[in-house]
Amino acid sequence: MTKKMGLLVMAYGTPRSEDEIEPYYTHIRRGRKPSQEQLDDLTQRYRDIGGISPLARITTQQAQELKNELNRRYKDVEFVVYEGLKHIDPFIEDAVLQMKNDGIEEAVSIVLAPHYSTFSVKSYNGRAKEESGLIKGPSITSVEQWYDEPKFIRLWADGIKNTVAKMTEEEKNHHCVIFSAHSLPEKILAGGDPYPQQLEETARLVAEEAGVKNYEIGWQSEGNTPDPWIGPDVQDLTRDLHEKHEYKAYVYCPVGFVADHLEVLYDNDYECRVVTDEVGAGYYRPPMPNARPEFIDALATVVEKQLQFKE
Ligand code: FEC
Repeated sequence: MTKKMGLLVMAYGTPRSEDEIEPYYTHIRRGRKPSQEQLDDLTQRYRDIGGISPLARITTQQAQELKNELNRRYKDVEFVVYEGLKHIDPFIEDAVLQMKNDGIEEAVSIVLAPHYSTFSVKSYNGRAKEESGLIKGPSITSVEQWYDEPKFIRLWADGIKNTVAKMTEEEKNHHCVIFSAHSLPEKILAGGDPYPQQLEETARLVAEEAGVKNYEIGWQSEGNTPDPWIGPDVQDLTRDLHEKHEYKAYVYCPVGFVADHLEVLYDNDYECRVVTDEVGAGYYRPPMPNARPEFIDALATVVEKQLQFKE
């Protein structure tokens, strides 16, 4: 008999229409409403990438494809997928409740973000387990991080190699790869958060596999708060690198994200390109993982390893 297992796929979430921007932004700000100016600014950024973000569609596609792939791999388990979002419905808690209502007793969870941080992965998994404890829901085993999964590393390394192949000879000989993740407030470092080391390790592994000569680590998309955020910011970094080395091209690899969304389509493809245009260098960004089969294969392998480890 096949056993049913919940597959809880957690992701950031995005507004599905302009009307949802304000409640979404308020949730990100832990209940504090944004000012009209902040709201207008965010609305404009969504308009600049085409109105709304493709993230909702991509997250659903990733979750469905992952379920299909796991069901292909396991003969004695039937995975049933639940999407749980951090900042918009269906929230993580809604997904856990739905699992319980559907009679799911055991589940595995994965966050669609590779690097562990107290601000991100810990809070997603913590919310899922807290809700499950409260409602006596399914027992959940959680993937905590997958920043060094070899199939994930290969995907970015192949992306860089294909990108470099498209460069002019001059750019091929003198370019720099910038690996980045979402910045977080510097205060996380005091608690020994592994987030920066994990990003460094992803960068090192990808650079090694792709044969990258020059690479740097940068941080992006920092929030609009008075706290100091982890740096260097990718735009400042690009200007500094230009001053020191006059690279002919920059390859941006936002490896802390897994989909085309605002933070990539705006913060990399628009904001970083403003800087590369300013310094007269080429702008390149390999494609995001999205729901490509190589990425789904990587995620399924990560879940499989988690389930083996549990046995
Ligand atoms: O809609 C979209 O296409 C983009 C969705 C989106 C993703 C994303 C990923 C991460 N964030 C992380 C941390 C923070 C912290 C703050 C913060 C603020 C925002 C705002 C928007 C936003 N984030 Fe986000 N983030 C996405 C969207 N994020 C919109 C608010 C406006 C702005 O500042 O741009 C600051 C909160 C505060 O004000 O106190 C902190 C982290 C990730 C990557 C890991 C993950 O996906 O969970 C970390 C996607």
